[in-house]
Amino acid sequence: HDTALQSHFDAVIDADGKIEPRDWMPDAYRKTLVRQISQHAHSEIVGMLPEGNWISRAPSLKRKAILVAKVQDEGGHGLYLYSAAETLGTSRDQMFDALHSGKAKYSSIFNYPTLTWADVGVIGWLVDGAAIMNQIPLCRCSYGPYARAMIRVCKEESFHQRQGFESLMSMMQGTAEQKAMVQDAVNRWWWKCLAMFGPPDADSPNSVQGMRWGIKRISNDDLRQKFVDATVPQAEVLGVTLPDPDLKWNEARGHHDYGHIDWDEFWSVVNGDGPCNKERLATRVKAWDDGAWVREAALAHARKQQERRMK
Ligand code: FAQ
Repeated sequence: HDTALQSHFDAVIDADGKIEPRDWMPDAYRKTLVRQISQHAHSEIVGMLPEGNWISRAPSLKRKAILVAKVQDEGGHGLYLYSAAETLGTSRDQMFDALHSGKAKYSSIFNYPTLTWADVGVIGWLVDGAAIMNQIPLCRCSYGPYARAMIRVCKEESFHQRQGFESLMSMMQGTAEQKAMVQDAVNRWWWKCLAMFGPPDADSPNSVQGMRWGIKRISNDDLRQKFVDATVPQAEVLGVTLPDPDLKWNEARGHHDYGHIDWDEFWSVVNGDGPCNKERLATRVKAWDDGAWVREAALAHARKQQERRMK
């Protein structure tokens, strides 16, 4: 029986079809998806913190309204992604527990501090830019609920990327201090954004199976290269320098060459030792604890409603 189910699953994958929650799937496929989707959800939720930090200090009403909308979008992305993971049989409580106990991963990028207002623009331009590059192929992921969630997420990320670029563009037309602030933020974020795509293909244990299952469509290194190639001309338009002396066009490859990424730093951040890991986790745990009364009240209300209906 299981072999028939397995061959049906393989046939759907080979035909580039979609697997839906009601369909049989191998345990390892389910586990990989729960791992990736829940990590992705946690990244959106923790990703609200670095920029959220600047809502009360935005330089104008317009910038504040944009930033509030963006941070709320990230919260929404987290919620659809938790729902997508729930269709695989993992409860939201289990996922929150994994995040709050430090067992679950979330993107390394959110463990760095946002030191100036220019960081908010650079996060939009580069962090959301990298996120879109990674998420566009996920719209074609073999698992239906994840692929469908990604369509709306990508549209919203595209607004996030543009608002970041536009904010930096206006700072680059400002004073010498504003221009220096943008350049400093680009210098601090550039290499961290390249690491967001994950380890080099040769050191990426989940890639081969992820590609075989149609979860991953483009490899970590290929996405990183696409991101570099897309960003270089944008940096020229902005008038900033990307902090890599080895960054140059390679005519033979038809791509930009770039320098060495510090993978030791990446792994130390992934393993909990980045500049803000403890602070980010503590903030999430506090928000969860402080919200306990809301959850309890909602449950009590639901119970009362149910009792009334039973009478
Ligand atoms: N940070 O074998 P691989 C956003 C882990 S965008 C931390 O290559 P895989 C939007 C990886 O989990 C950011 N850990 O793994 C936003 C694995 O460990 P595990 C979120 C990382 O899964 C913008 C190990 O290293 N986007 O939030 C990272 O095939 C602005 C080996 O790696 C997504 O999550 C990293 N950067 O490929 C919000 C997209 N990279 O799980 C607010 C969905 C790798 O075995 C503001 N995820 N690791 O213990 C993916 O596409 C994939 O999971 C990859 C990793 C590409 C991230």
